Amino acid sequence: MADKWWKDSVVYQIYPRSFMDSDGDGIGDIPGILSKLDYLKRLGVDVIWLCPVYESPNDDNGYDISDYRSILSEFGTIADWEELLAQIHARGMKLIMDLVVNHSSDEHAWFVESRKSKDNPYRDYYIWRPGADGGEPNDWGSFFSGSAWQYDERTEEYFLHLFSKKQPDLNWENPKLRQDVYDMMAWWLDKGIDGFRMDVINLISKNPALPRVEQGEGWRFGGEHFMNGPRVHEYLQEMNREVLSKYDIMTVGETIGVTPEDAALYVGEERNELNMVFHFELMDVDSGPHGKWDLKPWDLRDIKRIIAKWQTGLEGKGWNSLYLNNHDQPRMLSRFGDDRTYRKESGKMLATLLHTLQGTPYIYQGEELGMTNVRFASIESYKDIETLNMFAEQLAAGRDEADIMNAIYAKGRDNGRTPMQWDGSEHAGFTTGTPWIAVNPNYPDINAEQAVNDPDSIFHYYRQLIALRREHDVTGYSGFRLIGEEDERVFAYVRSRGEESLLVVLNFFGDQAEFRLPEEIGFSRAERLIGNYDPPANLRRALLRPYEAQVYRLFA
Ligand code: ISL
Repeated sequence: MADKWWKDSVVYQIYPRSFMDSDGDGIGDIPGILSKLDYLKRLGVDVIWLCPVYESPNDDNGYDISDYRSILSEFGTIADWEELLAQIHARGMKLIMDLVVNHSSDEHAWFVESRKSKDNPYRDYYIWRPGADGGEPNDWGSFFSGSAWQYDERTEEYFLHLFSKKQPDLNWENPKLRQDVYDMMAWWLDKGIDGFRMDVINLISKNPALPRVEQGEGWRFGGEHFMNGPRVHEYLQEMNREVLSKYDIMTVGETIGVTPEDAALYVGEERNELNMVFHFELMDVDSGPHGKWDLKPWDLRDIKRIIAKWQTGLEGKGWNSLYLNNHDQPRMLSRFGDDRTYRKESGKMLATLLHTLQGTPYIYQGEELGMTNVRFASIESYKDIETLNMFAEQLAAGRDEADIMNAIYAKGRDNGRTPMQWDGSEHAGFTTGTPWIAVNPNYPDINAEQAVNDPDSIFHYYRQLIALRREHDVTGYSGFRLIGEEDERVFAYVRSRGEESLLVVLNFFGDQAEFRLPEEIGFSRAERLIGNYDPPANLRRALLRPYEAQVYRLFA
């Protein structure tokens, strides 16, 4: 497969609202990010992905954009942003921006026009339908609870919103809308950015018939009618031709409900669409039949199967993106590791997994410190629209409040949105004012100052992993073979490059676990590359310690 800079890169995701506040208003901002660039350089990341910083009424923290070409004043000015880009480039790093074009804000000028009249030139920038049988046009439910349709009195029609009612879906069937989006993308690329992360990009093409999901009561997830829709590849190839292909950039699409087969159509190197996608299969591993709030314990064998499926499914076809958390997900350490007794060990073990697979690793802010989930005593402390809507809906439906709170503790998006913990001072050094969302009370123990000063910290382990990818060309290995597929405690695999292979052994639990290297994996010499304990005496037969991770290079 082709050699590209983004394959050798490690990406760091910044959620600006929660990263660093420079002016004491309690909200992170661009000058705050500027003040921390040396920290990121020290960590060793190559690319920064900046979540939305555009003008927005903040119904969904910036994922509802009212002006794609301006910066939200809470975050700074366009001059601040230009300085950020220059300073990132001056340090040899790159910047990718979030592109949110499945929907805009209802306060965007296009929608303000669109809702005025049925013959307004912007009417067809959005998806309007008359009601059916005195109600909504169909039974689709929104990701953020309730119907995906909102009635608008002015023209007596409904508009579609897969997310909040302040996030109307854009109508990609309209070539004028598409051209406006491409012009806007080129406007940012001409400023010198290095690519885009594309929000829910596989939802942009809806089945134009907008069929009902099924007869009956209630709102349904109509995914089959808008995920990987009929024209999505046509649109992305057009976008690639008109815009992306003209720049040396990277693109990663957030794609809900894709299999490796679907993904190959988005990232296949001959297809001229995107470079990578974020899939959700791993993020659904602990969801029951009723979705993410229906908690189910994960099983390591499922995690192994999903990772193996993606590693082999895209082999020779396309590049993976590797992540275990982001601004929409709980903290990986609380979810897949141990956020108390073995915080350091399990944080390093999970990092080892992410940095030794085929693909580009994405680090979410605070992951490198081992930040954890939060448990606020009451719903009043939560800010996220998805969480608040779900809470109200499920309470009204009669679910026990304590049970709902437990679901929020496990899965709520605010787990990943509490402020970055910089030091042990008040509000973790994030702000001198009152933070927009409370800081996790564990900041006196878990913070960047502590981690940077502790040579054995998760932070320094990430630095070593990033350096290792470069020195040992970890991206140059291919293939993926599980060892002990049915082992419920240990995740082990080999990848190869010519006569040598990379062996990764991970104990996923806090108890000792036996590991045996199968006889057929022969080696004349083993070089230990990295690990979170001293290497075991005998690699053929080892008793792994709690959350032990070891990586070897084996020579045939
Ligand atoms: O994980 C999810 C499914 O319940 C949602 O939290 C999330 O909305 C979904 O992953 C899509 O995410 C993206 O689009 C949303 C925005 O709220 C998320 O922050 C964004 O990452 C709408 O723009």
